[in-house]
Amino acid sequence: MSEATKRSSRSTDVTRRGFIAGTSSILALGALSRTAAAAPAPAPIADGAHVPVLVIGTGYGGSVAALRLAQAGVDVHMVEMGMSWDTPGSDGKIFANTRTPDVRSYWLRTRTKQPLSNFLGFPLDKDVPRHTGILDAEDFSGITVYQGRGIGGGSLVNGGMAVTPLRQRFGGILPSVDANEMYDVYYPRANAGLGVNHIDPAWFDTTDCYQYARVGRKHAQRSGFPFVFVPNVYDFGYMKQEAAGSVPTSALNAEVLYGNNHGKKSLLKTYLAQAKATGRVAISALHRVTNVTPASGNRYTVTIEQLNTTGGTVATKAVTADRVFFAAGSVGTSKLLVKLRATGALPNLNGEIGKGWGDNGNVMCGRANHLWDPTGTIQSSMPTGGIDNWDAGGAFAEVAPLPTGIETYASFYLSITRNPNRAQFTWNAAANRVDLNWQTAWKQPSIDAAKTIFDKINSKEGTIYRTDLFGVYKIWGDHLTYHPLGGAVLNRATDNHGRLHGHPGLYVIDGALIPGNTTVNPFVTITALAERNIDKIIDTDF
Ligand code: FAE
Repeated sequence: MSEATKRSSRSTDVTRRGFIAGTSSILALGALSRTAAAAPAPAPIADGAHVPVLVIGTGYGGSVAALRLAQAGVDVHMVEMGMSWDTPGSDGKIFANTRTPDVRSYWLRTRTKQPLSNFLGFPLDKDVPRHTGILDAEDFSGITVYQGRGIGGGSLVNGGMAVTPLRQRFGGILPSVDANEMYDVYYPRANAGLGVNHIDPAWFDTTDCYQYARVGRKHAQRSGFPFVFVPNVYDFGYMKQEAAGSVPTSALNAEVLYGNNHGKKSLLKTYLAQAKATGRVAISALHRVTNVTPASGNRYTVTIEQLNTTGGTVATKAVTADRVFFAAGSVGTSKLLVKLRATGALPNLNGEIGKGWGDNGNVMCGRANHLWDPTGTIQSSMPTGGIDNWDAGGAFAEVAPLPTGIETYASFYLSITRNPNRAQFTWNAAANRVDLNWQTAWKQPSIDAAKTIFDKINSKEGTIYRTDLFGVYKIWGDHLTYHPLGGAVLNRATDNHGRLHGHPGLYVIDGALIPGNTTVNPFVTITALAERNIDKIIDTDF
């Protein structure tokens, strides 16, 4: 039995757990905490502290690393720039509704930047108070990158689509990784750890909340495209109860982009709950890492800014760590490493740092259906199906909801496409920031790929593209991505298990490792790769 297989028995034990009652978070949520008495939080990491392992970020990669290290007997401190999201706001709910963004919704913006900016000619964005909200719409010159902020990272805001890529496509995704090991051990381990579940097809066929997806299926199949069901981490058993009216609604109440109050098995309910239960993992929320540099004794000094809820720095701390895991997400990890290499804090990092960044080929569009093809007034915010035209046209299109609460006669899609363009992060010393050289025109291959599906469907159905969702007379949502990948690519910027070259004890363990595309939604692959890498790292480095 391989070492990997032996480990699978101890590691697939992440069970469904309740919400962490009072995460080890730190600062009160300011205005949000008025209506609920927060449980006393453990103290945040102290200035001058020493920790065996420091993990930067609490998304998928960071949560896997923290859990597995803790299970192996290692104490871990996780540092998260976002909030802890454990305290209800004045409406009694922790998370805001997608239809009514508010102070909780955006990371340090004074105006919302909704992915769908317009509807029927009207702009949707509005002013909001500047706050350390849950969704970051991070602008680079040619693209806006959406990311989750808070304990749980992207798992707080995403659509929960938990897709394992087809095995025959894996060689093109991570060519240096043994596919047998991934599909025999690490993808199953990740799916179990994430609590992935499947929709009951009979319920799908009858429930009002997936009428939009059935219309999407019908149109796909009439044009000869395969429609595939997609697993999710939203608890479909809970969703059924929502539809039956027996529990508070969440997916059926348009909750997704700004968090789900019920039903979604975010990392708070899976990996992070397990990690916390070990007693070896502490988390400091509203703490942002700004520097990592070698210290004496084979340690690293990590500089951390403690933030308030308007983004101001209230304290700057220096801690030491024997080992540091970069798990700040593709953009967060890449920005840190590019800066640290350029400024001489980590001078031995190699020239691959910052390279190989891709958008997973994301492009959005809507289609206007006929009046006899309504998509429904109640739409589950959790997508559960996709159109697979990857081999023929380079596109996998998720049939996405448009949960406006009114009949829109629109079908909406987020396509993941084969886009060969890769961008690079670079240090801009004059502006004291990291730039990304992605250009909007680089989305053209994605548009072309998506058109292989939707031109055909429109022609078959006698329908047209919507032009009112992303501006005025604009068909394609080509200005954004939900799926940033790369920037510290496996086996290039790191060795084949995420160890950064040139600085022993530093690791990358998040989406930055994946060279730009996963052919499907990425978080299962990010989780499975993290499981694979941490297995090896625990075996050989600890
Ligand atoms: P991530 O989850 O982004 O975690 C990184 C964490 O590090 C964040 O919590 C940051 O706040 C934190 N951080 C960053 N910089 C610092 C710093 N300097 N100091 C301290 N903390 C820091 O990384 N994927 C799917 O597979 N299925 C979906 O249905 C899906 N839907 C999505 C919908 C939306 C709206 C969005 C935004 C994303 C979606 N994704 C989806 C993408 C998915 O959430 C994303 O690939 C993963 O969250 C990336 O995981 P990482 O561990 O790389």
